[in-house]
Amino acid sequence: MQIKRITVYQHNLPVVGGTFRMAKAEVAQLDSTIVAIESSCGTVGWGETCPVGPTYAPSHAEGARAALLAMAPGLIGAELDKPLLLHRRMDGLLNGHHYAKAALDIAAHDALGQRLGQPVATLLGGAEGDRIPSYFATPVGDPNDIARLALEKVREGYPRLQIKVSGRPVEIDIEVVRKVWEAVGTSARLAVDGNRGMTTRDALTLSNACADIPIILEQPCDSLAEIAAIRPQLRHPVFLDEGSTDLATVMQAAAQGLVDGFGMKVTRIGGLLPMTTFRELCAARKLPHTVDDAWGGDIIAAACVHMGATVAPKLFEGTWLAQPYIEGHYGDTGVAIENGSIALPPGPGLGIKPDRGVFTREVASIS
Ligand code: 0XW
Ligand code: MG
Repeated sequence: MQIKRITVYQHNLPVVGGTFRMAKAEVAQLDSTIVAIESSCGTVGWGETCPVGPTYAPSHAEGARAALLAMAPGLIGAELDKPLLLHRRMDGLLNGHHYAKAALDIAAHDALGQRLGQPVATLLGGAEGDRIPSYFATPVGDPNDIARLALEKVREGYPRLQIKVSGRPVEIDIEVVRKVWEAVGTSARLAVDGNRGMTTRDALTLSNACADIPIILEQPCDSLAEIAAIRPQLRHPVFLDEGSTDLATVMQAAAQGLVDGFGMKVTRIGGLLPMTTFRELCAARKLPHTVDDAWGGDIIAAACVHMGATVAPKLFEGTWLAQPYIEGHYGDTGVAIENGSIALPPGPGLGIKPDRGVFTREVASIS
């Protein structure tokens, strides 16, 4: 099953209802990159990578496409159904750029699943069930509005909420956390995500002011060093998200006890193959984590749901999807959240069948 052709598409995902605000970014439209890999036997595997704007992470939409085009000629003839060997070949062609390699990794797993007649979750070790929990992320906003939204989402069935903070005076963030807690209480787990935007002083201030509220603090400050510096004084567990850039960093953070869990993104770590290693490293230290991505459409969503389904339920913090914020699907079989949980797409591979007609901006087709 050799790679015959790699086609790269650019695809816009406008945010429904305007913009989504985080500590260091406000996004109105996401620039996604889709790959279709055709094999010698006619199977087509689909992959996707979609940074959430240029300031969330050191990943860039046009950078992803440049990296894919740089690797593609050297991948023609490679075995599509051997993801490990594909990673080694990609690493021999380009250093780093995990978020671009992830698109090819996802496509390879899709193709392998189709070839074996098995869902991707089975290739990753096996699904615990046919639905997984999701969580809802609020934007940075007015305390009363966010508390109202939080209650609405708990009533919809979300078992977990992520409250975005930072990028403004910490006093407003403290008010948000308090009002959300007053509105939802223990009916949902609460994560408070600073998206790298807080100073160590503000993170300590918020944690002290909310010491009576059972939250976890997700990536409050920019670097692991900053988080490590304040960790002994924090009153809450800490999850690393943007800072968990690769398996070596995850290993270090877990081994040194610097964090209590992770917000993990499939594309940041390089795709589904490195995600299985990440999952097992977390299992070895009993560290809970999410399985999601910065943004993206049905292909990313399906990859996250298959991976999420393989995580031990007691360590699984759920899968965030961009789906409530974007319109439409890539084909008849999309991935959607219903009452706070997501059904595993049925059938072999990713279980979705993207309609090529949806992707109108072909960037290049290499054969
Ligand atoms: C909530 N997310 C999963 C989606 C946004 O793009 C950011 C991200 C996070 O946790 O930082
Ligand atoms: Mg986060």
